[in-house]
Amino acid sequence: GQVFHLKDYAPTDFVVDRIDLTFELDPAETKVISRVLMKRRAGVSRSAPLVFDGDELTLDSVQLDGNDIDPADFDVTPENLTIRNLPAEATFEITVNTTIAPEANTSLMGLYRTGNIYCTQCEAEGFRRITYFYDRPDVLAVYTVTIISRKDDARLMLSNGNYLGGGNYDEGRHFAAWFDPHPKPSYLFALVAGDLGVIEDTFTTMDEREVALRIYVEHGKEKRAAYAMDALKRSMRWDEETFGRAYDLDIFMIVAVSDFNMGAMENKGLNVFNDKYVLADPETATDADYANIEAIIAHEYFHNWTGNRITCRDWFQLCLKEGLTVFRDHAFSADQRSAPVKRIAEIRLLKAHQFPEDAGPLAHPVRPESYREINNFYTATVYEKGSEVVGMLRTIVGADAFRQGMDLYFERHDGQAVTIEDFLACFAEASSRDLMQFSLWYSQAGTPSVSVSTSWDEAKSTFTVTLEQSLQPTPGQPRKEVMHIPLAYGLLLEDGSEHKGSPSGAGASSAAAGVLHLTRRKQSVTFADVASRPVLSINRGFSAPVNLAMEQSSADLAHIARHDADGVARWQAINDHATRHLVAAARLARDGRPLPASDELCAILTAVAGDESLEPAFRAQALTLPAESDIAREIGSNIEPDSIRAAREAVIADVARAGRELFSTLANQAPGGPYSPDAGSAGLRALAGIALSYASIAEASPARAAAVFAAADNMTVMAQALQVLAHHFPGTGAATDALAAFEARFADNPLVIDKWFAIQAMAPGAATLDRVRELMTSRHFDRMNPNRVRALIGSFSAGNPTGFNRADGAGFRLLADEVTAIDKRNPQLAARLLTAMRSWRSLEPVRQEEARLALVAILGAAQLSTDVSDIVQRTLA
Ligand code: BAL
Ligand code: ZN
Repeated sequence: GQVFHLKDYAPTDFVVDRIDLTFELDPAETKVISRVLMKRRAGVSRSAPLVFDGDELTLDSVQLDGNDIDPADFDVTPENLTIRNLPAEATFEITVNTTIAPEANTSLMGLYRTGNIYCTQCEAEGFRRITYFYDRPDVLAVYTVTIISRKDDARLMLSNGNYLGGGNYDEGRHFAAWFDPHPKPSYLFALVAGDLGVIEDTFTTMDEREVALRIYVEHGKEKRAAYAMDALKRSMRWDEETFGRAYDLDIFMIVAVSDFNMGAMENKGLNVFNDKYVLADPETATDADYANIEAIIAHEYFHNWTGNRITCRDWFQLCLKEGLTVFRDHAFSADQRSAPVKRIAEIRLLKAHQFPEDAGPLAHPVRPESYREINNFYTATVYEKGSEVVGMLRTIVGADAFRQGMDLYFERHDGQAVTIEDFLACFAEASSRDLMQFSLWYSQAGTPSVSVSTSWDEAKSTFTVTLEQSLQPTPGQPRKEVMHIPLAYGLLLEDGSEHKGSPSGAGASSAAAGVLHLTRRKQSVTFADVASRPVLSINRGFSAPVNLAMEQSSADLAHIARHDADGVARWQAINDHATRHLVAAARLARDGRPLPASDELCAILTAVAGDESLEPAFRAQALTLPAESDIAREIGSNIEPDSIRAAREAVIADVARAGRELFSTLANQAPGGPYSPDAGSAGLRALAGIALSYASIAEASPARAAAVFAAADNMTVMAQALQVLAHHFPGTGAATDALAAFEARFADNPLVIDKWFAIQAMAPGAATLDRVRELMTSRHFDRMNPNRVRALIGSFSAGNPTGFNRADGAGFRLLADEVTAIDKRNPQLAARLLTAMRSWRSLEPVRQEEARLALVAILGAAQLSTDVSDIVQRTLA
């Protein structure tokens, strides 16, 4: 397949002004008429042809200013429409007529059917499956859309922008017209048609305009959209208050659909959502679901400014909108909830998903420099690391200059398709700083390592910190340059207070106090007047996404865990302590040697668990030990998952025993009154949930979890109890009964059945594979639905280290078979599933060979999509 390179960017030869689209909807034969008003770009040769993109399209006819074009003047293939001899200077209109079959479109890209609804997904390159056009983000046009359908086929017809009008069209058919005054790229086009229920509200903007808000869902599910509506209004207000950004159309619509490859899509004025991120009520959604809905509603809404009003010049700049918008949704959630607890969750996610990506064969820069298939770059690196890079930028320039830089960005680039350079220039200007070295974060892949050493000179009362950075080669980048790494820090004194006073030495100066700027390969700073040996708390709040190597005693970590003013740093110290202990235990387990005593860890964890002065959500985070995959990542190579699991289980049992009584008390502490999804109540449930798990393990009995399951009046508590039963007491009557009861109760709610799939798929151990195969034949499973596939096969392959990485290779073969089968219908989904294999080279040799064989089998399958062949080739390279 073709490889696209950032360095090859060139603007189009023709400039588009307007596009008028007419759809005559029909499941099998939808007619699309596209009229494009355009002209040759100044300076472009008169012999240059117009080349439009297509994908699996059939052309019916093409006209220039209303007249059929001479067949000698155009060529057409499913992928391109090329027209020659177009006017040199005058504006002209090209009309393209195509016929498409939404019901046959299983890729969920372009115009497709989900249930009885017509729906589109155009990002990144889906618009070319609807009509021939310049399907690229730097071509911005004003869209007018007319939709015609049989009244009995589509009662509602929606598109971007403001509603122009509609009415009867001809016998049995009606029409609706929409106009979007904001020029936009084709990837933001959307059309939805069908029969849907709706909830309505209004929002008054800071400039006193009233905006109609509508959320469309399947009939009967309207009540479950209330929380999404509430989150939408809070997002709109927050963006006004925090960034001064108001909404800009008369109406904002969200549509929830059940077949969707992504989480959601920010189409202008008409966001389309995976229903998983809209629908919630206490009986069916967990606290985590509510938090995700809040975050994703906000994310898509925030795209209206960061993505839609200002978009990307090309797809290499994807992080321009995604990293920045994730940064914005993180800040929103932090404001709505507990900031430290939110940050802890982000750090966990980053390390679990982005660090392994950066350390493996699929590593790529936040702004990639080449791709074969752009769909494969909607990654944790572009999104999550992209957000971390914006966070570092804020740390470096300071909060005020950051806000000024954002204001400048909005002002200067509104209505444009721009680059990371344009973005950074705004902050360089606002802060009068040179951001050249900082910009390496966008171009260099891989997670930097920073080694830290300290020395305290008692005689001189000085404390010296020496930092050294390194960055391993990644695919296509054998040599790396030295980066600018901002490290937030504090010096904790014996009594727990913090040393005041800035250090001297390279990197000591900063916009914000309390940040060391590592800009050379190695540098030292020295603090004066340090009369007693301090404890260094560094990379506080995970100010830079790096791996730290530091000799720190357990006592020092415990000191930070107890005294750091920064809650995130306290958690980091606890987590580092736990990680170190678990890694040591796993190494011993691997060698068949006795495990070390867990007394120190138990003391720290039980102290935190019982500390009423701490937020319950924080205590729950502290008690949640690093996952098996976290331990594997720390070990790095020659991974044998069974011994990691055995060691982790042993440590958990130690903690459970040490805190038995406390956990038993905490497990019973639920928030009073009816269920509320607020962060405080959710924190209490999180603490009770982890306590239930420890208490049950200490008691070696499923009775407590079975009772909690039976009495649960909300999905959070129910799912927690079900997981304890299925993971810690598999095969017991209590576990089997609970799984059966859950299935029976929620049989008609696929989103809840997804939880049932996921809990079972993640039950540790070799036996789970057979259960997964069995579940694949259950009536609830649907290989065509991305949510079902991700819940069952995705959870198994990405969330069950011992089950998936079975030594006999059966887990890998199951994934290979599924990827190959799904690829024929939905390449994007198949390619995403396959990324679960990305760390195969870190396995021990026997498993590694099995994994390699499974990958080679995929490579040998007939007619692989570009999506899957790109992933499999890079994974094997
Ligand atoms: N733009 C794709 C979905 C999202 O990141 O919002
Ligand atoms: Zn996004």
